[in-house]
Amino acid sequence: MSNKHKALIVGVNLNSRSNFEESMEELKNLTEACDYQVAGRMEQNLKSIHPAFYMGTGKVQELKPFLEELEIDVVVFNDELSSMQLKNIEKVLDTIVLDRTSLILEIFAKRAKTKEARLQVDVAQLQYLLPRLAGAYEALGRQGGGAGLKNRGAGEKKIELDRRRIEDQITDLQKRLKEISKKREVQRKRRAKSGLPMVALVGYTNAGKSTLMNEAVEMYGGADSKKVWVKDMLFATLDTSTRKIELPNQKSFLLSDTVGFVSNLPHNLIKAFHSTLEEVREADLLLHVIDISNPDYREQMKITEDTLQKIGAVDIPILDVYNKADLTDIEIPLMIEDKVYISAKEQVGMDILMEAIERKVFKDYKKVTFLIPFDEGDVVSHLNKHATVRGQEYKPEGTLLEVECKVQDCEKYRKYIVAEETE
Ligand SMILES: Nc1nc2c(ncn2[C@@H]2O[C@H](COP(=O)(O)OP(=O)(O)OP(=O)(O)O)[C@@H](O)[C@H]2O)c(=O)[nH]1
Ligand SMILES: [Mg+2]
Repeated sequence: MSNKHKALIVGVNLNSRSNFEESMEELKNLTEACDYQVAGRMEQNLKSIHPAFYMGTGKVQELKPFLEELEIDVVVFNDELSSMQLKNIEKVLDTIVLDRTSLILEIFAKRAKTKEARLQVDVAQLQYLLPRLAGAYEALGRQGGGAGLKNRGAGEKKIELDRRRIEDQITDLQKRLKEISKKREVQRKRRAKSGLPMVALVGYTNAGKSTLMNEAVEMYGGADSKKVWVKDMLFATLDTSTRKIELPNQKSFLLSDTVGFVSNLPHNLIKAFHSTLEEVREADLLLHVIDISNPDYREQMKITEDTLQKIGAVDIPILDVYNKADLTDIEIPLMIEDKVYISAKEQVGMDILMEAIERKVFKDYKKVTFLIPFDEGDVVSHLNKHATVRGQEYKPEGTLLEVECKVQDCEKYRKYIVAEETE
């Protein structure tokens, strides 16, 4: 017997939208991720959302007997509810009402481990609460059974006070976040300076991004092999970690793992996670990790693509990585055009993935030969670090270096070039 709280999930199918089924399935997963047992599901086809009750008033009334019969503790709605809708529905149902946004916020709050993630979730939660304060108090008043109308004036004053307190709190949290993001900025600048290409993992939550990161680190990580956390749960990762990956031919790049996406990620949450997602926006290449074993994977791909737009990660080359292929009939490893089919968990196809990354990321690399005077030791060590050295010889005039290096470096040290590949 499970002693989890029971939830009823409710959705409005607006103009029979094509992805309604998937969104309800996702809501079910989110509800379970929040540790509720989904005991029932209710839906209504509508042409427009009811401004006061989200769904038809009659339909909300119809929910009531269900709640008793199924011993429901919480009702979860598939969209974000307005303050008024929330208030009205709570009044009718007399139970805890969550909407999609507060549900996602609650999961994030449960998962947040780092200080930055916690602050970000706090900000998003307070911002969600702010316009809904009045409703929250009325609900409390009802449960308390009766301070009621006669205290209304006092109540409103209290709401106003609390509103200001919450606003101050948000400002304060944002200030602290800014401090942290400054530090992050410094680290990022240092990385950018290193000249190593930056590759970021993106994708729907639970697609296997962190698993892929760990396998890549294990196989190609060199010294920096600290693992990230993997778990079969939605939003296991809420922060960003970056590791250096060294390919067998000595080329290196930085790989970042970050928070996964889900449909309709709350706007406030996206804003709050702005700095965490900086690595994605600044990447040279995105690896879009897709759980090909999930029947809804196409919908999930679209969600990731939409979210990338929303966070401003545009015009970055993308490599589609179809993961968990071990759970399908697809024979792996397989590579078709820009698509790679792998199993991160079983370590199948990691090599072709690395080759694909290499082709994409190092395509603006050039084969050149430098002759570098002995008093320019810094240049030699820079190239040793950031270029693939094919040959090194000492001549009377200096060091002869045959390398594949970034076009950028090529220009920077052009005066030392003695031979250059032409296209
Ligand atoms: N069968 C199979 N399972 C996998 C594979 N890759 C990852 N998994 C499993 O999928 C689950 C989720 O993996 P994670 O790596 O945590 O997924 P994620 O994309 O980082 O998820 P979030 O951080 O929540 O966004 C774990 O139970 C993994 O063991 C794979 O190639 N095959
Ligand atoms: Mg993860």
